[in-house]
Amino acid sequence: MERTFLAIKPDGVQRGLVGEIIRRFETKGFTLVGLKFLQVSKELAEQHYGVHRERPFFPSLVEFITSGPVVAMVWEGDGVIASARKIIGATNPLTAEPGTIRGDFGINIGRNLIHGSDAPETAQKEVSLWFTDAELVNWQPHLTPWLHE
Ligand code: DAT
Ligand code: MG
Repeated sequence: MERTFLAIKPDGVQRGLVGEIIRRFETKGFTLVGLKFLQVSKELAEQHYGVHRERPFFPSLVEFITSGPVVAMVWEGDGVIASARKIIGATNPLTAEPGTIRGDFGINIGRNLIHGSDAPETAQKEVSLWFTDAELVNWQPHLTPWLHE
């Protein structure tokens, strides 16, 4: 079963959007398999955003993601990686479609509320960067027959 890594960034936490954001993935029908609330270290931030190391916004990105607590999550379900990206919306909240998390709650690219893995390879890398195997729960929601034919 496909898994993706999602993180509610410090702005999402500070703005009291944790419940609202989790609700969108829950009601869509995806399964939560990992969840923790943490203060991100500089080391973890730099590893997580490693692909952006050479970009001009890299230092501010690391500073922002380490500026307050974050909700780190792993969600499971068929097609969850691409679907979560759609639920999240475009990188810039100003151009993200209404109905998406970024489109509904944000106005600035540096305050775009939530991270979501962008492909199967990055999802796998990010899940194992943020979570140990023991922190992930394998379970079958009772809802399954009502979500799948
Ligand atoms: P996404 O988070 O949609 O996967 P990304 O991986 O391209 O976007 O970039 C990671 C984060 O970096 C993004 O959520 C916000 C920040 N960012 C991206 N492009 C930026 C830019 N041009 N100026 C400032 N911050 C930017
Ligand atoms: Mg990205």
